[in-house]
Amino acid sequence: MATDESAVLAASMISAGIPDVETFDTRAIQALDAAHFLHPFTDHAALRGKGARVIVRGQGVYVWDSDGHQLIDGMSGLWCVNVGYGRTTISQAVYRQMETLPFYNSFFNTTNVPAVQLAAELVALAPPQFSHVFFTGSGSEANDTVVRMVRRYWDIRGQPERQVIISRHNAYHGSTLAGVSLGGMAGMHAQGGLPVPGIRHIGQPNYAEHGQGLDENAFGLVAAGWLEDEILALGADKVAAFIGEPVQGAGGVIIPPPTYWPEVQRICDKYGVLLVADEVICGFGRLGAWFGSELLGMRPDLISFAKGVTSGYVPLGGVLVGKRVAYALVEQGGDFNHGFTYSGHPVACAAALENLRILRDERLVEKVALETGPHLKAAFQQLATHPLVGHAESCGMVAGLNLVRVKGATVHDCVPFERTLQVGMLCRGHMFGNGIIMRAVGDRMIVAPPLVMTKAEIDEMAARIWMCLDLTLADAQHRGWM
Ligand code: PXG
Repeated sequence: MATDESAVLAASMISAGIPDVETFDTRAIQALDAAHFLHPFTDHAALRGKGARVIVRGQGVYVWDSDGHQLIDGMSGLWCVNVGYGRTTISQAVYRQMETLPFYNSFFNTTNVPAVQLAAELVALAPPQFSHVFFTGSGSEANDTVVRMVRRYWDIRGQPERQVIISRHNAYHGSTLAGVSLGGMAGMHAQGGLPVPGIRHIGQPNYAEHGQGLDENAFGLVAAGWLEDEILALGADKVAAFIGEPVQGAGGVIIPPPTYWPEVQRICDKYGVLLVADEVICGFGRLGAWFGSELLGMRPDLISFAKGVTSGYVPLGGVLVGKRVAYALVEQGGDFNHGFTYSGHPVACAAALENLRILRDERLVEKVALETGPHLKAAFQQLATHPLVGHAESCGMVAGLNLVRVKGATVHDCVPFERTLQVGMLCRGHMFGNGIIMRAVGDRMIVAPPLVMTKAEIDEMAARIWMCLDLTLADAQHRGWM
């Protein structure tokens, strides 16, 4: 489309105000989108043929597209809309803050009231070893901050040679240079000569993939042992920190065996290595605790967070800093030459304060632990009986199931589909077509619904998933894949 044409179309859409769901011109928006909008992680040539799905409205656990279709948002936007859509009190808090002070920086000995209040509130919610917060604009920036902070910590402590940060294959820690490098996604490393030096990766505690011949708890100890092997190979005096998501999210909802994190903690303590929990997904109630690390037996020195801190209403991230790192930075280190224009953005912090109030007053974290999380688990156990499903796992309000060609008695007896068939994408298509948003990570289908999802809504979601599994099974059989 010519630029003039786009401008006229854009202007007419704007002058019409925010239209009703029915009045969107989907094709026109898709054409403008294809002409100008570079999306994250997208094959644009392929997208242009199909046209992007246009999401226009959200309420509770539902979103609507520009053709008026209602979808259950099984992914909370992107693992973040924890309190659900349409929370007027968050919009009001944001509006009030914008009217009062839309922005001021927190450099040059300056602060603002919502950022101070939020820092104090986050420290009060966090495990007792935490005393400070560094604010960023996203989870990726939070993990960049982690890299700079742990290296700075060891400088201050007189051990500047402790530079290496150990992470895990298939981890996701963001898309900035440090985030991608910490992450363990081969496809991301292949673009742009990454990872940056000083970052190493070990295996992930994925029982289904690597635990053949072991029971789960024995495998957890083996997988934690890979960390000790790597520390010894590098020399403990070279290792600054180990970083991990309590439960791996984008990697496919990989829930580690119960023995894994306590053993990792023991190893970090033994060699004086800092432990960093990336709680960008797991934080703020997702697993049924304020922080997933508390639940899984980690005692981290740093916690990176984002997403659920504002339920995604406004971008905000940060790093919670434990006392031993905070003491070095605050009492011994002088200037830490690091920061972002939007560190402690007053509007984002106001949104977070209201979001935390909702989580607390509606007891959403307790509900996930005691009511909705167990209900989701039962629903996924039921889905695991479907002939197309090999196994299913859940923790709080995240869950995943594996599509398999042949079901087996245990996770290790299932026969997967050929990877190139992309059965997960086929299944995801049926899900979207039938009013449910799920993520496909290879052949693993995952959900992370809003924490406000009721038991009845979980049942509705599970029923739609079952129906789409039936459709996928019939489709796969029709294509001769099984
Ligand atoms: N850490 C973790 C654990 C994440 O899940 C980030 C850091 C980066 O956060 P920002 O705010 O910079 O995006 C994330 C983000 C997916 C998917 O495909 C997951 C994320 C982002 C994009 C896609 O599931 N998580």
